[in-house]
Amino acid sequence: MTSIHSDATGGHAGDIDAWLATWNERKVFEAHGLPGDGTEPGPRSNNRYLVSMFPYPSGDLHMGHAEVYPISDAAARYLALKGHNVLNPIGWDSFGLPAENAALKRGLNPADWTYANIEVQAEGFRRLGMSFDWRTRLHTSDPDYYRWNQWLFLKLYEHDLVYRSKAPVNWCPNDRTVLANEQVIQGKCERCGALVERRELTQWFFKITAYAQRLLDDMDQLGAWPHDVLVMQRNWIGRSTGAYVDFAIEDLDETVRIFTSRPDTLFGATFFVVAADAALAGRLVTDEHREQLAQYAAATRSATDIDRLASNRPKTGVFLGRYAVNPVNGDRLPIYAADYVLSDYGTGAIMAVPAHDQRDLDFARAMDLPVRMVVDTGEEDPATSGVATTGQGKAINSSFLDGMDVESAKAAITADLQARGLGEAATIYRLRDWLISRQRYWGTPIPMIHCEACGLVPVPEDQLPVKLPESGFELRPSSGVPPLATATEWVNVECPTCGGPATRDVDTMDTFVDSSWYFLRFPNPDYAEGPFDPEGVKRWLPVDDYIGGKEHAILHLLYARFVTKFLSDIGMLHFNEPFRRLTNQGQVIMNGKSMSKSLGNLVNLQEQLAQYGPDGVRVTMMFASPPEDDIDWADVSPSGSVKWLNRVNRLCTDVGPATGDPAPGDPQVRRSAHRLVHEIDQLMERRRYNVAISRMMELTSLLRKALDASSGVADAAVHEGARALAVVLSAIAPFTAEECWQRLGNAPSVAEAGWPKVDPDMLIDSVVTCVVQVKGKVQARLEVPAEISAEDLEALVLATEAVTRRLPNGRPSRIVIKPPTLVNVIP
Ligand code: ANZ
Ligand code: ZN
Repeated sequence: MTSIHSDATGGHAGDIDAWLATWNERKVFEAHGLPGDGTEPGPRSNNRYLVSMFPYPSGDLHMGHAEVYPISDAAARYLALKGHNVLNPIGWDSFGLPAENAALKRGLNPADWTYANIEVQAEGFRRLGMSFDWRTRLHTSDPDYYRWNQWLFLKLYEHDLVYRSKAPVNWCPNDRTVLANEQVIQGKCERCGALVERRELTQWFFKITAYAQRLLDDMDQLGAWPHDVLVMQRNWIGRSTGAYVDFAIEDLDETVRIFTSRPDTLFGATFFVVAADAALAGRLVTDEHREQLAQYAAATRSATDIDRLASNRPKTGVFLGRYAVNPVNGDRLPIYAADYVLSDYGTGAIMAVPAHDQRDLDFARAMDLPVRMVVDTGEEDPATSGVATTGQGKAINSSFLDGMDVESAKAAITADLQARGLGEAATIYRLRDWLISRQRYWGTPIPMIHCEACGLVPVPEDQLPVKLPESGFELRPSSGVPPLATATEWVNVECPTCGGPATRDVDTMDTFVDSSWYFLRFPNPDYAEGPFDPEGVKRWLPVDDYIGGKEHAILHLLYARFVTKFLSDIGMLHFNEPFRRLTNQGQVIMNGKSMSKSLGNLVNLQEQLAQYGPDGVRVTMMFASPPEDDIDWADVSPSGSVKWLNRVNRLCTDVGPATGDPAPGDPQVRRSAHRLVHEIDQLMERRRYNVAISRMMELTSLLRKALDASSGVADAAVHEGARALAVVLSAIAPFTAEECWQRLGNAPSVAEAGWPKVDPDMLIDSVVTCVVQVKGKVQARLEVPAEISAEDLEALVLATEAVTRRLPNGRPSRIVIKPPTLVNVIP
């Protein structure tokens, strides 16, 4: 545990412990109207629910935490100051592999490691001044939480959205264990360095593909999300329209269906390719080529999809000794197995049209296969240029399609195939079903039982949670089975249906299941009647603002959207998109690179906090850039931030409590202060915290100058300005702001003070009429701002037509300026 001494802050933040105690006593950050808390909820429209992606308890807080949480905290504090009833929750995403690895490394229990880290982080958050409502606290590794993961699994199962199927996993032959992707480093086991194999294991899937189209369509509701995140989601879902076409296979009683996005190019197919690692290749290959296929398929299985699809990868493949027959012209197309066709996209088989598809063209050139152009795009012949033509144009060499444009040809050929029973229009998605099973210990047990007599039997709901065994198992079994398989006592159960001997499923769930719905539970984390309290959900959901890193732009957000839609479909939610607005923050980097142990450029948050205090670190983070940009810690100046905070603190000390009846002060100071506060308001609303902070700095200087000008005696304008400064500061530097607020003679807490009232009159530009004379004769009247400078006024006058046409030399010989009302020009 780190301790942050108040003197480490240079005194600007005062005694942190005392402020924490005050907030606690006054329940400053407790939302009103959480179910069962006895407070009045107030109007629903005034509630704001702001969620920052919950942390993984990997250890103490690090620099990344010190960026994202102050951002969400500023947003929450700002909304509260503006009078909203804000719910700002906190919980922990506390299942997952690192706990298991740490346990293996240090001989600890994963639960002990996890819960100890949670306490350290919780204390770290308090000392950073986070305005969390701690009553919302939840941990996904608590049985009271994960029983609802199991409930969700069973509901999805009931609705036919769960199934088991074989899927490849990473397998370390030396450790005889399944590895997560992040444990495979350049194809080798992270622990022992052995070459990792791909193995087929039976796995559990959630059928997210059933929601593919709705996940696309409902993006219409996500106008307040960053555009690039929507693009990433759209690409990940990867909708593709085209046609299925059935090809007969010569000498075999089998037709093979392909998917194409370009059915209009059917007459240009010159060969046929199937995925080398799929069963289909084995059925099509002739005996003569079988051995060659086996070798090639083994090599294919060890390559990743990304490598396989890379366009610059040299094309390889093997001929299967067999031919497919093109249904429209009877052409015999030689069939190859190749790794550039994936087994799990479309049908795992393609017609190859080398003239109009680059990968097919590369393959044709490698294998010396013919290239036939069927769309005239006006570009060079691909056969000679080596570049496939993919643009618009008229069909050629295509019988009845000749002369049609691409879209008409697609429609015509699809209708023709459909009429003859040889194909049909098709829409497919790149999105795969969600593989949720892990052969790991520290996760939610899958609530299924395997009975020899009854088959798969769901655990009855009233027997949830299926708790993880705490002992009696091996964390890393040498036999190669998942850890839970060694928990003999736990595994062997009576079948809930027939009472016969049965066994529990020994997999656990992906932690993305845990995080797919946690935001629904925060308003009442102890609710026992269901996964979430319908009352709480009605009052707070959907989330008004979701804040977190872009690394979750795809999977986590898709899973949360999917689960929300499902829960809405079964009548449990009144909305089908969980997050109204999404804010992504950048990363904290060091010297241009991501911080990492191996690069030796890790910045230790605790050291920074000890040196600059929580407010110093918070302000530095927020002043460095807008939230979405990366922050290079090498380029920032925490000592500059601390200096400013000290200046604010000194200012408020010098201003002191308002006593008696102070002089009104300079109207211009009052006017500027109101304008700055108004601008800060708009900047905070738009999350431009860095600019808001520079306006706060301007306000500090303005007030200091005014105070010095009145020999250190604060007038009403300075008092008002200083109060406003303390309040707006509280959103980003809460401890310093409390200190300042107190010095100004106010009772805590500044967080309850409300946003400063801005006088609308102060925002109106006052305008006066300026009389312009040439040789003493009035030639023009100009409307100018009251505070216009002599230079600006001169420039304005010399650009006025009524003046310039009376100046033969283009310039006056003399000009007398009395801003803002009079100018006399002598030609
Ligand atoms: C013939 C053709 C001609 C194609 C042409 C494209 C252009 P998108 O749009 O990304 O969905 N394809 C189909 N299944 C595949 C698989 N399992 N592995 C690799 N490639 C596959 O891509 C659809 C196109 O990708 C399909 O249309 C098919 O090639 C290829 F001028 O068919 B096309
Ligand atoms: Zn049974």
